[in-house]
Amino acid sequence: MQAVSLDAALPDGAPVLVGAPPARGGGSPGCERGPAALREALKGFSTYGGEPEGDLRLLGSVLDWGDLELPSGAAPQSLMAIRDAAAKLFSQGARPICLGGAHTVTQGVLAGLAASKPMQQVALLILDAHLDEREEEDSSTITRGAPFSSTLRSGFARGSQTAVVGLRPFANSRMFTEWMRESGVHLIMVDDVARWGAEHAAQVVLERVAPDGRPLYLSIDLDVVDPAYAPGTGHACPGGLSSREIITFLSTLLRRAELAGADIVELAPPLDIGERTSKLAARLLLEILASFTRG
Ligand SMILES: [Mn+2]
Repeated sequence: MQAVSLDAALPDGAPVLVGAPPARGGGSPGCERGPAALREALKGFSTYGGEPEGDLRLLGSVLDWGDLELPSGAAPQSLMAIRDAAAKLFSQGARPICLGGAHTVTQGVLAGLAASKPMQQVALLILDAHLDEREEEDSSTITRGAPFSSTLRSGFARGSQTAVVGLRPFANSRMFTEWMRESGVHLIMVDDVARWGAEHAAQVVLERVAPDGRPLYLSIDLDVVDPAYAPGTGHACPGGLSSREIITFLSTLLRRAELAGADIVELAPPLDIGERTSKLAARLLLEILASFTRG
């Protein structure tokens, strides 16, 4: 990976890694160590995906902006810092791949996209066991997660261009689920993915959120994966996708969709077992990076 500075000129459309570890006390316990663990796990992989166009060396080098220094305590200040960094990357034509950190980073990155490219139309695809808002929202505070509701409320992304995939039963409130459904958000339960198969599920989701081929913003909360495969996450929830299913889902999706940006969040290394979650997160990141080699 090649480190890039804040003011470097970036190749147009290049994916750029940016870590967003929350300051102590922000986000789920341990997730401040997520970006470092993911980068470390990346070193264990080769750059070659098994097909001529899936060779990461075609990217030249993977650009890494390093970690943002997020302020401690107040979540709104952290979000603003993420928004400003993302806006800077987007306005330089780069595509941020944000490593979390808490799931709130999605909200910051999307705010940065909206600020730098207000006319850009994107579809939102979130892989998550949760709708990330189990309690009634208090509008004066920013709760854990909640990137979609605030984004939907901002009017930047329409419900019909948004999907949440991998949702678990008994993990979300009825009120919020119904609100999301009424907003037109496509809610895909983990059982749907199991029934349809991961490949077909990816095709269905893409047809629903981006029938016009608009770029996709992809957010992966690692708790979408079953704790057997990904125990190192703050809100692990049984009955999730297998490693195989999420890789198949992603590779199918990314062969058909253009990415505007992405994030991989909620990696909590202290809860991990044998680095299996870090390694899976790195593997998913490689799948994302490989999609940029296919042009
Ligand atoms: Mn979650």
